[in-house]
Amino acid sequence: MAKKAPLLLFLVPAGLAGASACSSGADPRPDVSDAVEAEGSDGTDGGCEPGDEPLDLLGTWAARAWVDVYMVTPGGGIVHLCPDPRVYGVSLITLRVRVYEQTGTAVRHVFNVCRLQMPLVEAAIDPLCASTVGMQLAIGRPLTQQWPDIDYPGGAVLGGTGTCSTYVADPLVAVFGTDETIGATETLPTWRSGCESDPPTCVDGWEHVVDSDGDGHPGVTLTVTSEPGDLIVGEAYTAYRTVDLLRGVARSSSLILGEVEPEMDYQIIDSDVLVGGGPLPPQLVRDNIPIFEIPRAGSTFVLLRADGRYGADDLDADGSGEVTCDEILAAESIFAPYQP
Ligand SMILES: [Ca+2]
Ligand SMILES: [Ca+2]
Repeated sequence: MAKKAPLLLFLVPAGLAGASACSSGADPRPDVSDAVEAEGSDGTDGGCEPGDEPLDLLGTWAARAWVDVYMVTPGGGIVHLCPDPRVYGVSLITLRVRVYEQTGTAVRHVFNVCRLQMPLVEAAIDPLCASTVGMQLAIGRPLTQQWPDIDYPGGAVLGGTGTCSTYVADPLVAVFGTDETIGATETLPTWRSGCESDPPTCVDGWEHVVDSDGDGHPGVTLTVTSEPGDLIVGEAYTAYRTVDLLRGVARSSSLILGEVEPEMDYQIIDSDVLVGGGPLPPQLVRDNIPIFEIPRAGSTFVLLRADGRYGADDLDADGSGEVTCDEILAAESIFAPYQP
C-alpha cells in the first residue's frame, strides 16, 4: 500500500483535476483515499459503503436485465420502421439464478432464461408512415417452452467477502440453431447476399445449422406479427445468439445491482413470411425484418434474492421448495423499483 501511494498521488491530480477541485482538504492524503473509496463504490448509485457484514449469495435469485436496443430496417425492403428506420426500444430478459457454491470471493451458479421480450416497434409500407402498424418480433413457442429447463452453468467473482463488494459474472452465452462449434464469437451461419436458391445452397455455414428447438424447421424459430392487420406475419428460421456480461455491486446478501454489457444477434437462414398477404422469399425477408444494434453501455440489471432468506421475498408460491421461472414471472412486479 505504502508503495502505491506516490503513484496515486501522481495520478489523481492529473486524472481527476475536476474532482479534486471539489475536495476541501489541503492535505493531499485524504483526497487520495476519498478518490479510491469513491471509485470502489461507484458501481451503481454510490451510497454503498463496504461493510463488515459477510456476503452470502447461496440460494435462488430472480434477475431482470433491461437491454437498450436500436432496431433498424436493413433497407431495400418493403416494410420499414417508423418514424425513422432506426428505432429505440428496451428488451427485457428475465432469469433465474441458482448460486450453489461460494468459496471466498468465487461463486458458482446456474442460469436459466425465463423469458426474453423484444420491443414492439411501429412499421409501415408507405414511405411517409401515414399508416403504421405495431410489429413484434418474438422467440417462437417451441424455444420459449424449453428455455426455462436449459441450464447455463457459470460463475462470478466478488471483489471482497463483505457487503458492497463488486460482482462480475462469467459471460452468459446462449446460442440457438447451430451445433456446438458456434460459440460466443464464431460467425453465425449467414445467407449470402443476393443468393436466390434454396437455403443449403445460399447459407454459408449451413452444415452448422441444427433444428435446436425441434419444430421441424432449420435453426430456431422467431415469429413476426403485426397489429392491427397482417402487414407482416410469419416465422423466420434463424441462428440466434445472445451474450450478456453482468458486472455490478453485491449491495447485500439479497440485492445485486449493476450494468449489463449485452450482445444479441441473429441470421435468417429460411423463413415462411407473408407481407400484405403475399409470400416473401427468404432472401427478401432479411430486408424486411429489423436487425438489432445494441449499445455496449447503458443497460442495467438487478438480481433479487427470491428464496426468502435475508429478508427477501419468498417466490416459492406453491411451497414446492423450489422457485421456478413461472413463479418468478408471476411476481415480476418485484423488479419495478429497479426499472431504469
Ligand atoms: Ca427449428
Ligand atoms: Ca415452487
